[in-house]
Amino acid sequence: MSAAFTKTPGWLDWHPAPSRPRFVLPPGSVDAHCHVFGPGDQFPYAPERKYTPCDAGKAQLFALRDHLGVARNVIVQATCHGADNRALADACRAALGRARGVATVKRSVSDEELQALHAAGVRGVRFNFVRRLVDFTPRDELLEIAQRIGALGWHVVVYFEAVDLPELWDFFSALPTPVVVDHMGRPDVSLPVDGPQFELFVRFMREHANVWSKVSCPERLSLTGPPALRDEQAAYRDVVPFARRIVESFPDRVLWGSDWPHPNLKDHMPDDGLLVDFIPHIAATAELQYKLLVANPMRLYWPEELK
Ligand code: 0GY
Repeated sequence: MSAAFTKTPGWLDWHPAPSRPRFVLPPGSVDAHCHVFGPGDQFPYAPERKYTPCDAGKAQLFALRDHLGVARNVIVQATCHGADNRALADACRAALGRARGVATVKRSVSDEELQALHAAGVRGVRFNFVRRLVDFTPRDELLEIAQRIGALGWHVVVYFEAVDLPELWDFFSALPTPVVVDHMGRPDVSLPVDGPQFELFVRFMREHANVWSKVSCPERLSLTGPPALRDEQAAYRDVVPFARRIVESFPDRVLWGSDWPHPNLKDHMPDDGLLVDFIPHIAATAELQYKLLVANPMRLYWPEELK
């Protein structure tokens, strides 16, 4: 923790010694949702932030990548850095082609700044609608940003709670780029997987061929939680039917991410090795695993390597 910043009370630090996964990731696997935090003395946290994290810099991220057997990362701008993308861009550059970024920008961003972010490895922007994380951004401003970044071949990542999908539906439908939804739109997994709330999300994906979903964050969505002892059969079981349904219904539009360093967790900190072991429960065949972990993220973030 940087001396200049005090971590939000109750906030748990990332796991100090994650286990080695039992599931061997296919070669070239991408962790398509993770963050870097600071370090705050080098990359200060934003004044408008809703939480102050513990530092979690690029060196720790790359060490985790290698420990888990991940080949590449997609680093997503966390709200604690606001629209200051310096930590993100620095980490992407330092990864020497093995990381892409998803930034947060304001309407005032210049074309030169967008070009510099592109050169660093940024390929998307994130629009956040989770009320505890951000203040309201007018939709016309977001649409304008989406139109500008679409011209660069970027996409939009959206983060929202399931109860807000009806109200956001028309805005999301108007986005001119691919749209990637964080954490399956945060369903309430105590509700039935074929109940109205999750059906709406499935319908949203079915009716919009440009919409992708990250089947990430079981630790955030789960009510049953992790087992007391490390047991990949029992971990986050209540999330499995939801993620599995999305993977099997839309195998070419799903991504997986660790969400390291797991912002805002106060009840338990996941073992990242266990999160990797969760993957075969939601993508049961080698073909589904390859699409989820390699083919899909490569298409979205490194398309030039597929030519
Ligand atoms: C996540 C989830 C959360 C936080 C952020 O940018 C962020 O602060 O994304 C959350 O608190 O649910 O995807 O990391």
